[in-house]
Amino acid sequence: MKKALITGVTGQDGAYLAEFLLKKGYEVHGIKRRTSLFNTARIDHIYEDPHNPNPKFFLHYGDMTDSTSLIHIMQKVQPDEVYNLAAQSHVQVSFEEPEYTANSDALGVLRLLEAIRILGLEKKTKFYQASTSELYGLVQEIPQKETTPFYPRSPYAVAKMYGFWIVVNYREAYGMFACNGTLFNHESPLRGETFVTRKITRGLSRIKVGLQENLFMGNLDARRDWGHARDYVEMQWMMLQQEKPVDYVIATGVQYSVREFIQRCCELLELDLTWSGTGVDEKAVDKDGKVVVAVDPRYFRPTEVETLLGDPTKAKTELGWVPRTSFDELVKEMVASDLAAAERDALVIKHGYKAYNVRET
Ligand code: NDP
Ligand code: GDR
Repeated sequence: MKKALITGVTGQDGAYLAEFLLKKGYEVHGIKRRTSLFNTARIDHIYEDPHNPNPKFFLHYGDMTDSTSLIHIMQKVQPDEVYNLAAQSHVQVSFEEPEYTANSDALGVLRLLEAIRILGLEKKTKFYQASTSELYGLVQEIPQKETTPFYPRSPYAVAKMYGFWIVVNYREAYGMFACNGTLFNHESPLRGETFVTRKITRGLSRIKVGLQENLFMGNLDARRDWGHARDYVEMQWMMLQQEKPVDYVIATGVQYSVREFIQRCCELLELDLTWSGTGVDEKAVDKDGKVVVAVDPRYFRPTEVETLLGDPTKAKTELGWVPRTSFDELVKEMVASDLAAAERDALVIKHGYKAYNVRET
C-alpha cells in the first residue's frame, strides 16, 4: 500500500486530494496546524478515529515554518509521495504579511525537500509542489505555457517563484523526483470564502435570501482561467505516477472576467440587475434602484495580475489529462452549494436561532 503525505490537507485541494488518494487505496497522512478553533471542516467526512482497527487516514500537527515538525513527520511516515499544498495562499493578504508568506511558501518548500534529504529518502519519496499561474503575473505571452517567462507581481508570487526553482534545483542537483504543477485558478464549493469566486457565489446567494444587502468587489476587469479543484488534484497525482519528474501547466484554456462570473451567478439566482458606471463608480442595481454590487477600492491590489489564460496542451498530449468540468458546471455547483447554505441559515434565523455559533458581544 502506497503512503502519501499531504501538507495543507485542511485546504480546498488537500481535501479533494485526500479523498481521491483514499479511493485509490493509499494510506494518507495529512499535516494540519494548531488553531484555536477546529480547522478540519473540509475533511471531517473522511476523518478516522485513531482507535479504529485499521485506519487509512492520519493527521499530524506540523507547520511549514517549523523544520523540526516536518522532519519528525517525514521520518514517522516515510512517504512514497509528498504533495506540498500548504501555503499562505491569498495574494492580497501576502501584501500585508509578506515575511510570513515567504517563510511558509518559499522556505517551507526548502524545509520539506531538506527533510527528505536529511532522512535519506531522495530515491524513495516523490515530491509534488503546488506551483501557480501567479508566476506569470505581468503577462509576457498569451496564453501562458511551460516556456512562458515569469514576472511575479506579489509577495505570494515571488515566494512561490522560489518554491518553483528550488524544486527544479533539487531535482537537478540531487536527482530527486520533484516536480511543479503550475496550476491556474481552480475553485469549488470548498474554496475559501475570501477568494473572488466563492465571495461572489456566497455573497449573491445570501443577498438572494435576504441575509445580506450588497457585495463590494475589487477589480471587475480581472480575467482568470477558472477550473474545478476536483479535476486538478487528479493531475497532481498523475504527475507523480510518471517515470520522470516533469513540470506541467494545468488550466482549462478558457477565461472570463470577474464581472462575467458575477453576471453568470446572477442569471442562475434570477437576480435581475442593471449595470452602470465604470472603474470605482461601476455598480449593479436591482429593479428598485438599490445597489447590490459595487466597487470598493480596498479590494484593489498594489500590483494586479490583470489576465491569466493557460495552455494545457502539454498535459493533454503527454498525460492525457483534460479538465472534465466546464465553467458553467463549476458556477452552477458553487451557486447551488452556497444557496443551500444561505437558505439553511435563513431558516435557522426565521425560527429564532443564531445561524452561527458566535456569541454576541
Ligand atoms: P487553501 O488556502 O485552501 O489551503 C492552504 C492550506 O495550507 C490549508 O490547509 C492551510 O491550513 C495550510 N497552511 C497554510 N499555512 C500553513 C503553514 N504555515 N503550515 C502548515 N499549513 C499551512 O489553498 P488551496 O487548497 O486553494 O491551494 C493549495 C495550494 O495550491 C496552495 O499552495 C496554493 O498556493 C496553490 N495554488 C492554488 C491555486 C488555486 O486556484 N486554488 C492555484 C495555484 C496554486 P489552514 O486550513 O489551517 O488554514
Ligand atoms: P488570485 O485569486 O489572486 O488569482 O489567486 P482571487 O480569487 O483572490 O482573485 C482573482 C482576481 O479577482 C480580483 N478581484 C477580487 N479578488 C478577491 N479575492 N476579492 C475581491 O473582492 C475581488 N474583486 C476582484 C482580484 O484582484 C484578482 O485579479 C488565486 C489563489 O488561489 C492563489 O493561491 C493561486 O496561486 C492563484 O489563484 C492561481
